[in-house]
Amino acid sequence: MKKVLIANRGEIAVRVMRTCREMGLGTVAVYSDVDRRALHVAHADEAYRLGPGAATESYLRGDLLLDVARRAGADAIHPGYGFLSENAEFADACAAAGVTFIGPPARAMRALGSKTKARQAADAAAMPRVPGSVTGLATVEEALRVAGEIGYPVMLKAAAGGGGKGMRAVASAAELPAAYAAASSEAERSFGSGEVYLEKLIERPRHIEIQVMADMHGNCLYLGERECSVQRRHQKVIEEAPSAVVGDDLRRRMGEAAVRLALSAGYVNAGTVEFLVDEAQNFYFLEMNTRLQVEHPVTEMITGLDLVEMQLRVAMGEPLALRQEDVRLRGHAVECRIYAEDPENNFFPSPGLITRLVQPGGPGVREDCGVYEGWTVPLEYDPMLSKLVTFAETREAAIARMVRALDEYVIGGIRTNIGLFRRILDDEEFRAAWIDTGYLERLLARPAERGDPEIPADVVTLAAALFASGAKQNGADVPVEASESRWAAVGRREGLRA
Ligand code: MV4
Repeated sequence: MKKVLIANRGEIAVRVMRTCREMGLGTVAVYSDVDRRALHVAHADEAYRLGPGAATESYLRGDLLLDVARRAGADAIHPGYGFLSENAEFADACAAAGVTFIGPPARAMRALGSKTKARQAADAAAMPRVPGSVTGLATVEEALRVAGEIGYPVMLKAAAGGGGKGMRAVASAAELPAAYAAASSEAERSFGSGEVYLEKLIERPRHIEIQVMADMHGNCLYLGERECSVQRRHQKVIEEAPSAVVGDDLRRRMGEAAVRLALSAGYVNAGTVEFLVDEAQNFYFLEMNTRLQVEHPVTEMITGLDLVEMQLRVAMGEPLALRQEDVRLRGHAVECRIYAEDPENNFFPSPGLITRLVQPGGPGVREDCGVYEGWTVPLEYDPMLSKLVTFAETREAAIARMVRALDEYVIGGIRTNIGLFRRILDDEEFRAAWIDTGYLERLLARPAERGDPEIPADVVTLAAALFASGAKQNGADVPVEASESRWAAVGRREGLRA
């Protein structure tokens, strides 16, 4: 393998290119018209235009990607995450074109990518699964029978769904017929298949996932777990490794189950097995992600491994350099996904020109960033700007370090969710690790306390002074320096000192 085409954009493309360069591999970037000046293009040895801004005309066009691979003489393609990273047809097309796909074989993707097939594979691998139906429920009578067997409450799920879409909790038999009809029609509309199945509802679950890495010689490792319960609308917001509630025994049992599943499906390369963990520390297989995930850095920080390097070496046919007993977990890592979205406006994307960018650094801080000062965040793609990761010997220290790093972070010209992290990291439930998948929803439902760290005290004072002075309420006409808030800007105009 001499040259890798990175079929992605943003922070993950930059991140993959960094490891490629360290390994002496050539890097080929691809870009859409809106990404012509993107950071990942600057990082590559060579760059090729795919097409217009829309992902369906560029990053999702497997034919254009393979055409670039041919023209550039790339012998491998790294898909990153999202886009075509879990597209079995694209993996097949790469193989047919003689280009190495840095990921699992299409057959393994197909076996584990569909939820019902994955659940059947889980049964074959003796993976603990949530009690319920393995295949779709053909009629509401069958749904009532299965629900009666496992007991209420139950969770109705779309077989072709994912990410929580088309899920419905049902508390009693009386509600099931209506819920079944609604779930099935929503699934039909959203995923083209109305097939639904049902499971025992797990109350207040944690979302804990195991990183696996398998080579082409039948070796498969688990590399610890990641705690991903801090989510909003099934979008992960903060991830950490290790999980505060997973001890050595649970980690080993979940890891060995994940490895059994991967090996049973002929899996190769990086993968993640997702589990629900209940308050009694029972774990239940949810689904498998057949790609490198956004949150892989927290695993890299506590294992000291470079997962992209391992992916590339596995794809070159090398056997894994480690045995399971060589895997050592040390310290604690936390990741915050920095998004261009406006928490004051329902977290809607907030694209636009980044007029100021001051990035955190220092001991134990890693920032995988996909943007730069002067870059215009496009609205065509996911608005994630970067991932801020901190590492320290303990969870408390890693959290303190994250608070310090977020304090250093200045992104001007667009709205970001940085303030949201301050709220979470200061919250006593989060600091006590009392988190389950409903945690963030509960936090956001609470009014921001008076001393809310999101509004620094000096700004509150200034606001009160402005109000008292009868100054214009919103100061909308005042130009705001990137490094200050609107209140400070209005205060500056009024000649007030904070
Ligand atoms: C569940 C569940 C409770 N009981 N299944 C949400 C997305 C999909 N990955 C599975 N999900 C859930 N499945 C049973 N039987 C609760 C959730 C769930 C959830 C899971 C992981 C992360 C965030 C979540 C948020 C709400 C619900």
